[in-house]
Amino acid sequence: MTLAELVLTGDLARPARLTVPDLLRWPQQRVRVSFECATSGVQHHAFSGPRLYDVLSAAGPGFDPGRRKDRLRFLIAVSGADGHHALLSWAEIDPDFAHAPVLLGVGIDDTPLDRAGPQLVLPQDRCGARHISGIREIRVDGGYGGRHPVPATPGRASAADS
Ligand SMILES: Nc1nc2c(c(=O)[nH]1)N[C@H]1C(S)=C(S)[C@@H](COP(=O)(O)O)O[C@H]1N2
Ligand SMILES: [Mo]
Repeated sequence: MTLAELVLTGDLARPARLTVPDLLRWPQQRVRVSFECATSGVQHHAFSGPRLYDVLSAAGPGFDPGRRKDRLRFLIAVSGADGHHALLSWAEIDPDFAHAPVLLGVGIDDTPLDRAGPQLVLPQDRCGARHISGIREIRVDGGYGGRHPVPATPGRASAADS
């Protein structure tokens, strides 16, 4: 059987390639979710899997763990095999902030996701769109890929003028 691989990348001390069997090494949670899809209506599913926070913390995100404010600039970019892509903030899943119980689902309705790859599970979302299936990459980013200076807009006061 071909196992799907998920790449953890970005500002991480320990980037990793993980399969569903790898993700079974973390403590597993089970959750029932209902979400509404704009095109197919309400869906109900039972997901199991580790907490996204546990898996990403083990990869060593590049902030100072003792300084809570340092974590606030980190984003989590999740993309599926088909290019569907959504962002979370680190603070959204961090127990010191919003502490959302987001899972990396490795089973849906008692069917393992070994071949399809994990699915993002967000019990707090009313809409289904962020429940990205077939996750291939999760990028943790505290620097947004470099600094892009904002060009001065003619006719408007710049910060230096005000
Ligand atoms: N990879 C991927 N995941 C995705 C989507 C997608 O297009 N690609 N659609 C999202 C949307 S809009 C919904 S409502 C849920 C459930 O969609 P499904 O009914 O196609 O399973 O999956 C989400 N996850
Ligand atoms: Mo949807």
